[in-house]
Amino acid sequence: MSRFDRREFLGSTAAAAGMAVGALGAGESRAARAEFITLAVGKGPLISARPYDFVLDPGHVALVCIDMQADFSKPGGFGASLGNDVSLIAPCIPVIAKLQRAFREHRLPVIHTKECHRPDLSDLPTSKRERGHLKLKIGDKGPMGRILIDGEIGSDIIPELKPFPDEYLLNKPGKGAFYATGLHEYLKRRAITQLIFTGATTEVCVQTTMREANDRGYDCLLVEDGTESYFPEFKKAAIEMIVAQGGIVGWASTSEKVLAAIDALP
Ligand code: TIU
Repeated sequence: MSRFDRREFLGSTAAAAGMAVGALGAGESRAARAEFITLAVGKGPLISARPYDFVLDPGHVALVCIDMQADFSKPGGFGASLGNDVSLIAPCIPVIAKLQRAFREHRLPVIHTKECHRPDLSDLPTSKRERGHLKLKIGDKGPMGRILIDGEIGSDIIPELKPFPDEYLLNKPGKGAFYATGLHEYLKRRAITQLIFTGATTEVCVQTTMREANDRGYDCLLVEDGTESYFPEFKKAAIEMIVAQGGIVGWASTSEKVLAAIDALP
């Protein structure tokens, strides 16, 4: 239980158990109460989160790493061509690396996405290519190869977060990872129902994918320090939008709390 605050875990477990018992009628037997508590909190450790604790279900969870490509986090790529300071993405890189290590150590799935297009641009809508009147458009040659094109250095996942050969790496032409991809089918085949989100950028591809996942019935948790935006105020607002109204899109927590829960797994 390194990195794990035992008192916090026990405290939040007790709170959940208390809520579970509170939901029972006064006449329930001790056995019924015990069974109810097990059902309520017995799936796995709780991740202390907003708007309330997230019950980790280790048999059905995956880490999702959105678009951690050079194109968004290094100079000369798509993010820079949009006029952004791409150095703002850097702080989430070591955080995601830590989460990837923990998931791999516990043999939990890690999923990676890449926003990119085919070299012949057949999956690139004209509206996307023309948007912003950029000097370097998607498909044009930049210092890291053709901007946002599959197979070019810029579109690769950065070396620090390189997918393992057995991990799912999906190419997506849109901002959301469910649009024109096989992600939903992949997750259904593996009975994955919980998605722990990281990546770039918070309010664009991460939030879009979380909303798509939420509508498809997944429980989604965003790791606040595992995601970055070119606009810190948009990151903050996106997180608040996600957790508002009882978790209308999902939950938010920190890598420390997620790692604590993962470390508590057998
Ligand atoms: N521009 C911006 O903030 N993001 C994107 O274009 N794509 C992703 O978020 N991956």
